[in-house]
Amino acid sequence: MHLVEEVCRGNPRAIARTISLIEDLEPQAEELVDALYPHTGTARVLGVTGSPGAGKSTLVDGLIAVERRRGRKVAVVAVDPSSPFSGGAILGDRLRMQSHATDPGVFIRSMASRGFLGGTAAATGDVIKVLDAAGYQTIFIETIGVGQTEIKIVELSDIVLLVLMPGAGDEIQAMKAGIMEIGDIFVINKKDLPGAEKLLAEIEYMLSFRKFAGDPAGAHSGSKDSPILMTSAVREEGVVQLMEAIDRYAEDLGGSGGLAERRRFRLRRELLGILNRKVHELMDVHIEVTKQLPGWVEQLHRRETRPYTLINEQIRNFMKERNGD
Ligand SMILES: Nc1nc2c(ncn2[C@@H]2O[C@H](COP(=O)(O)OP(=O)(O)O)[C@@H](O)[C@H]2O)c(=O)[nH]1
Ligand SMILES: [Mg+2]
Repeated sequence: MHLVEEVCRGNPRAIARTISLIEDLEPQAEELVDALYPHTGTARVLGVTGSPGAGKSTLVDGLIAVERRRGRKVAVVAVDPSSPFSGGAILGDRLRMQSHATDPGVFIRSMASRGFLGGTAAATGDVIKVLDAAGYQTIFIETIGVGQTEIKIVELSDIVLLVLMPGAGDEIQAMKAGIMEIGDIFVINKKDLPGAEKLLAEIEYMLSFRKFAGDPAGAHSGSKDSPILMTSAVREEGVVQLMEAIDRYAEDLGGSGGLAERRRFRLRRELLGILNRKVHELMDVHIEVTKQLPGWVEQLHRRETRPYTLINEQIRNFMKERNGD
């Protein structure tokens, strides 16, 4: 099976196989991603984040239906950054999106966290490229917005939806923690529950203070006033309106050049990420950092050397060896 061709033809087995190669950090994955790269750039990547239980998966399920009715192919990448052991949550996502399981126009994939977020983000970025090249026009990335992870979703998405629910009690907390900064579109899900109007007022109030002044050409490029939508994903209420709001937001972002700016920002982060990883690998292979580290620590501990001297020496030797090659 010629993987690149088959992926570009949208063959689900080829797509799944390529994603596995990326996840397993197989050497041929790099070549595959590069071969697919010229075929990417058309998908709309929508990040969906928010606390566990806010209704992200249910909402994505509803949005998939809207997109399918418009004849668009849809992919979902569910990233669970919390722990490699929380297979239960992933299973839950699968079940929730079951209604689309047999639809060939829908591709759903869960990605387990490898325990280091940078790695997950890099792998997820490559998986998105595979799905983009395979012709999925809308790609949802679902992740829990905790800790550092919500920053990553900004780096991977064209537009970020922040899903909140009334009565969770953690909303104000989340806002304080800076999660408000990352949402392009705010969704108050579970509007059928009490407290939805109060939450709406709170978000409107918080947003009135929000500024992106310090970030003129970064992840928030072209950010404009964030729409706030109210949905009830289980009752399928407000979901069509949410998709329309996403369309409008995307159109504005595309028209103002903000989308291109965001994508350039992402490429920049991605390239620096690859470079960092490669330099690390190179160092680890040639200087055998992992193997030598305990010895270095001992030398330092006994005051036999000094930190900068030691590292500079290692780098000098490495460069000399390289030049001798
Ligand atoms: N009352 C109510 N419950 C909802 C709504 N949307 C989702 N739920 C329920 O909330 C729970 C968590 O939903 P899920 O989509 O798994 O949330 P996620 O963890 O954010 O992906 C499930 O039991 C859903 O049925 C809603 O609009 N109203
Ligand atoms: Mg979920």
